[in-house]
Amino acid sequence: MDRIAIISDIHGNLPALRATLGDIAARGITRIFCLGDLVGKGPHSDQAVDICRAACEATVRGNWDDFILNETDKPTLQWHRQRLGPARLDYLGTLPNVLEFAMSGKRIRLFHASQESVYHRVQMDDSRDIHMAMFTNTPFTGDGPAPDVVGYGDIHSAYAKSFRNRTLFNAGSVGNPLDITQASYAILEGTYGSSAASPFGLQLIRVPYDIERAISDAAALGMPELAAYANELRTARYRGRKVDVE
Ligand SMILES: [Mn+2]
Repeated sequence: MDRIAIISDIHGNLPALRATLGDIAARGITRIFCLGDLVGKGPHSDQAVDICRAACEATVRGNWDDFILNETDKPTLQWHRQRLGPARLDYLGTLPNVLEFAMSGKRIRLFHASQESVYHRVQMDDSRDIHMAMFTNTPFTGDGPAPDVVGYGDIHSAYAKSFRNRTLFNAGSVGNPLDITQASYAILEGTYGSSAASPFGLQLIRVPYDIERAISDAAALGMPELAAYANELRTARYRGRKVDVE
């Protein structure tokens, strides 16, 4: 039985990344795929890129990894770009849209946000039609075989649902979770690379980490928008939230 760890949305949070990679290693899992958004929001975009590049077998591009490539007059984005430097920005520019492979007879497709683009967001409580569309081919995904399992990140909220012989899951966020104040990742279990049906499993894992250390790291570096970042890490509530529905 093979196991693959799926991490996403690290956003420069080193205490969360280290805790997550530690948990993955403690389980004896060596194959890690990353669903993007390594950078921005948190203070250590540079080290997040370096560590993920070394630890992950493959990585797709997230929305932050995409717009951070552009020169900007916004001070917050300038700060994160400066910490990354040109070589890491070049690396982010090489990341693919999707990862596809077979596991236990299922076709797996992984991307950051949706089948449309890194910017097209699909929430856990969106309609069944919107969730069904996640399994279709588009100019963004290319013309690979139709997937049976789709995994993504972007919304920073982990979930899994099965319907109409398909499974859709979100790995949640390692470094900026907006559902539970613990780092999130997924494990796929089965026979990697096999197109023959065999037992297949999906697990969503939560990893506690030192949130106050993550915040003090950001404060020590004078990171912009610190208060909003600290509040998100401590409460798992998105800063852009318009209406409190809870
Ligand atoms: Mn993100």
